[in-house]
Amino acid sequence: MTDLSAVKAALKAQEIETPSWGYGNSGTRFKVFAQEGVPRDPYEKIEDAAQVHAATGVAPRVSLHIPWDRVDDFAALAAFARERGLQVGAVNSNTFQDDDFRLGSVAHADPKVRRKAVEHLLECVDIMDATGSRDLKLWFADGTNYPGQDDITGRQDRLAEALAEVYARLGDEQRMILEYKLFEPAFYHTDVPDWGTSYAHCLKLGPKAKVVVDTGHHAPGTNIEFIVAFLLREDRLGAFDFNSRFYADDDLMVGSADPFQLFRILHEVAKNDGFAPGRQVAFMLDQCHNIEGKIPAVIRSVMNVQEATAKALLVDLDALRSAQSAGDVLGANAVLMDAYNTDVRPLLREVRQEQGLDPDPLAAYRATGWQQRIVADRVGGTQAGWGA
Ligand SMILES: [Mn+2]
Repeated sequence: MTDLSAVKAALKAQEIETPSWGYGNSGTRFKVFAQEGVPRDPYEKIEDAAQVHAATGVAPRVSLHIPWDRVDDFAALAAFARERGLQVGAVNSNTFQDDDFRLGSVAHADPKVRRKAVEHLLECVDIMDATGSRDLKLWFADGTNYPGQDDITGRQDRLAEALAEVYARLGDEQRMILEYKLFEPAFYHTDVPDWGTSYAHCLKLGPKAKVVVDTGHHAPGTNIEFIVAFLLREDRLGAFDFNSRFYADDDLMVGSADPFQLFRILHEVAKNDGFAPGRQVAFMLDQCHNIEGKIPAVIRSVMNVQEATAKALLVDLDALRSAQSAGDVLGANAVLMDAYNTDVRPLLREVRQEQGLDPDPLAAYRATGWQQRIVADRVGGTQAGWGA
């Protein structure tokens, strides 16, 4: 039998990091839709993130994205976050929105462009120093569109060289977490297309380099939970970027397209002790709420992660292991499915009440009147969104 008090304790201790860009305007490559009350600067994004934490109790960190969240005084921004019960999470670099990066950034053939990219990454580490952030999160849009366009091996060499320089700049408590993506914006090859490439670079760099698994960055049908289990076994799982997809990198709310997959992933996390704080796995959202309201969408995503986590924690591991060692195929599968098919919403309501929270985070948020307030107050200025 599963120890319910341990499950509750784990749910209360869970921490889900929300992205600053999840509060700004977003869309697809066809249209970025504007919404009323959207933040106009990083401070207002942090205020919105604080609302999510207040409603859910499990979202105490917000990731920044540079240059979208550039401010004059990052220490002041971190203090502003702390006053609202938040810490600055990962600092996300951006080497994909400058004309110089048309043919890549750290893997570009031109050393001047590579220098510019590396300087940006080093600046991100300075921002980590100023804000107390632990993680430098790297995703590179680098790649090629056509066979023969550039030398694949040469690009790996340049990438490795850039990563090594930035790695050497990290402080003792800081980490580099390297995200991979199968395709897009490059359509022939990308320079970090899969977990194996990221893992190989991380291994060479050292123990402070770990892999980021963005759930939307795989070929259809990829067994993501296998990747998670493997990386946890090797102690190289740095973080998740949670989101959902039906087709490619759809960036929908996590748990919306395939809640069973999210459960299977979190089952591997639970089974391999990935929720233990010492494992330092960051559970981050990376999604783009392109038609729905920002703050309620982030709250919903946090709740979806909580529900899948609760189900994963309810898996009776003793029963599972005995069925597995007895070769009881149906029995083992039934143990997993029993947990998945449990309605954990009453348990989560109870957990929230024990934490002094409203059992319904979305109702709690609506009751604050925050939405009406920001729609009324945030008039004028430029709404934050991609590139803003
Ligand atoms: Mn991502």
